[in-house]
Amino acid sequence: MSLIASDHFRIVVGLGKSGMSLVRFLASRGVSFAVADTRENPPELATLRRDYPQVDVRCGELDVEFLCRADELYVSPGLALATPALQAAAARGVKLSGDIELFARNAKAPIVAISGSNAKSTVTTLVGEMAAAAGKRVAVGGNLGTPALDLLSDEVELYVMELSSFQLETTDHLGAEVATVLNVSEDHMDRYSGLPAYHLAKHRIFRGARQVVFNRQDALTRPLLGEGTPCWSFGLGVPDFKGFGLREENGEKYLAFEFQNLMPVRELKIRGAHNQANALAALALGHAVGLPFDAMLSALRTFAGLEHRCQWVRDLDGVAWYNDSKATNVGAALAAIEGLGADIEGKLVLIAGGDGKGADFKDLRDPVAANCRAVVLMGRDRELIAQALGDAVPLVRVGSLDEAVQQCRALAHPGDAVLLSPACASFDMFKNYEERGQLFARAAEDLA
Ligand code: N21
Repeated sequence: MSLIASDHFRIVVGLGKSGMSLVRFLASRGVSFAVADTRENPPELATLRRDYPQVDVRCGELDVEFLCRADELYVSPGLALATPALQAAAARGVKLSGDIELFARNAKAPIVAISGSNAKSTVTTLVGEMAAAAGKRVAVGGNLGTPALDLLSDEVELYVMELSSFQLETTDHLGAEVATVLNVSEDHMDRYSGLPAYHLAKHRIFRGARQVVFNRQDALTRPLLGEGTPCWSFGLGVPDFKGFGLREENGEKYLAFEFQNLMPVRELKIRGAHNQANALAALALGHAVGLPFDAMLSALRTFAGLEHRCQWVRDLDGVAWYNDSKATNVGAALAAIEGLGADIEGKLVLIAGGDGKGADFKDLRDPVAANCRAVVLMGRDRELIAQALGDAVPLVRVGSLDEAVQQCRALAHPGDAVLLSPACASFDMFKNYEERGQLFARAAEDLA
């Protein structure tokens, strides 16, 4: 007999990739649960019905009475916690949680936790490669790749987790061995009231952390901590005690730790100052969990960068084409424009635009003026970008990515580079940034 109907009953809210991982986890532990999604036809519905036909699924508008049958809701990162039905349930005592909270409660190996507005996938992948090079049984995932709960295993010796601000909002206590916020710049202003709310969500990553890593060049990455939590830092300046940075010796730049040179910067395959910062962040995180420098450096020498992250696509008539579709905010596009702009003989022809998520594009103006020959604008918020850029450079409006590629071919001179770095999400025109990047690469490759 069940005295309290809501006792030990959970609801997975949002049936995407992480929702499906929650279903597998709860089912395998014999927890009783149901599923809800605000969409009529969520992406994983067919999989759920096939593999778990007995599970109660409610699609469409959330029903507060239904939600209140649960003692805990696991809310998808795709659904705002401010959603009225979720807030109504919370007001009636239902706990709002998420897959990362459940992961943290069940993980038995140390966690390296990585957030930030940009570069988190690159740094997460790097730390994973470093740990593998050191011979560790390492599991890498979270916001990138495999959902957190699917990584759980007694065999794992180290978890390396990329975490988004949305995932952190539903995480009370992560308890990472080492945690970092790599950088903070404006993003997701359609989901947050402003930069302070976004910053607050990101800093939840430090809850229960035994060590932290911060960016010396970005004060917003510094946690508020009492005495006693070991702090490591990274940044492009000369490092001091417990710091990773750059040092110069006989005209050669080195990645360095405290007063010791580790490796010449030129041995990195990934280019640009921001990638040197990424390498230093990965070294700091790896060092914090005891990875040896020789293994970490060999991983750094091998790593050639991620797909859709300033990825070279082809050369045509002296023009190099780059896919940076992963640049879904202004900060990411700035890193690519300034990084690649400094690396080429000619100028950039930039493709930008999409779903701006309420961003202010004014920070693009000066770097675009300094580095770009022209900007090709597409997508829902192209006029907002046009307004922010003013008359800094010629602007060309297009209605499709194919048209953008054709225009870029006509605009670029030998020595130039064409760069897709939209500074926007892709959801107005594409399934996601991966699809946008693939279609761009295909269109560029198809140019005769
Ligand atoms: O790919 C792009 O172009 C943009 C990526 C961004 O702007 O940074 N990513 O907003 C991505 C994936 C983001 C946030 C969450 C997820 C997880 C889900 C997405 C939507 C899961 C569920 C939903 C929607 S759930 C529900 N009702 C872009 C819904 C749900 O509508 S991101 O940070 O019940 O995947």
